Amino acid sequence: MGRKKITLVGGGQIGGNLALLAAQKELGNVVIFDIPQAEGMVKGKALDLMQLRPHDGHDSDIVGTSDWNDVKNSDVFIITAGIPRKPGMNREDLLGINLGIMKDVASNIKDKAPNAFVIVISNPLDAMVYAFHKVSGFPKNQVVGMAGALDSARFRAFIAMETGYSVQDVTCMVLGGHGDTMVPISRLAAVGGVPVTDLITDKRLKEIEDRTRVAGGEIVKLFGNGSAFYAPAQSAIEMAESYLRDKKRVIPCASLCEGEFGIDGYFIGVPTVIGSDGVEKILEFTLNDKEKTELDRTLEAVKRTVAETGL
Ligand code: A3D
Repeated sequence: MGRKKITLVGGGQIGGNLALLAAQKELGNVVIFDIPQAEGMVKGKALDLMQLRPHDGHDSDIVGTSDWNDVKNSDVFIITAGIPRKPGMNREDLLGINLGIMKDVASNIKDKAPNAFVIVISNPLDAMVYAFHKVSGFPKNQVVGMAGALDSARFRAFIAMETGYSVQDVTCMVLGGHGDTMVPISRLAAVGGVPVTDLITDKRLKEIEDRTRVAGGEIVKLFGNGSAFYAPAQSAIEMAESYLRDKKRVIPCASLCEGEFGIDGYFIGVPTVIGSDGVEKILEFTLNDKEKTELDRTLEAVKRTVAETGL
């Protein structure tokens, strides 16, 4: 059996870090795909990463390209293609442009690698993963959005920062859409199995939840130009690794719900088992009334962005 092939569609900030992590974890050979205007940039990144290999001692091949023929038979795609919001551009303008890009990417992936597992990162995430699924016609187990993995990692990081205990021992999940209506499930968050509700006051926990909801924006504001890329890349790589190594990790992902949590026909953040069949299962659990209300609210927000796609 040869090496697996991982294609990164979009070789910008997240794409470059995805390439680094995929190679260092030896997930397989890596293709960094971007538009012709960015071909030099992705070829350069690929060459730079090839020259890092002697230090790491791994043998993955990394190439940059703008030719869709080079992505043929990829096992995994991670899509970050899109443009960021520019001054004067409203959300609808951004959605319109990124939707056009996603439609193009989806039809090319369908043509070149119809059996691949696809992880969407491009924003607005809830609409983009929905659009990819609609346009490609891929089965629901082959398509997933990365958001909850990152939002939960942020929540975990903040809990570790607050308590001073190892982030390794912090478990928690953030469900719902990837926006400020996301739902951190504090009731089930724990440090080494000890409920955080016994470790952190209600008031502080509420502040940590609020910070989690706007954590992406906090970084955007600091950068002044561009959005987070290290943690988003690592979050998607964990999902890809669980698929390629059949780890069956349980990760909050934007998965297509068909009745789970009372949601039907939408991709939304829910605890998802990822293994060699892709999205293998959504793990349902009983929500309390407050969580139910919050999930209803985030679903309405997801429905609104999806409606804007007209798909
Ligand atoms: P950036 O560095 O701008 O990279 C995007 C890349 O996409 C650029 O290199 C573009 O040239 C490329 N691109 C544009 N059109 C196409 C196309 N048709 N085919 C292939 N490539 C194309 O952005 P980034 O890497 O910082 O972020 C990428 C996306 O991820 C953005 O939409 C962000 O908003 C989004 N993002 C999502 C999260 C989530 O948690 C969901 C977190 C952070 C960023």
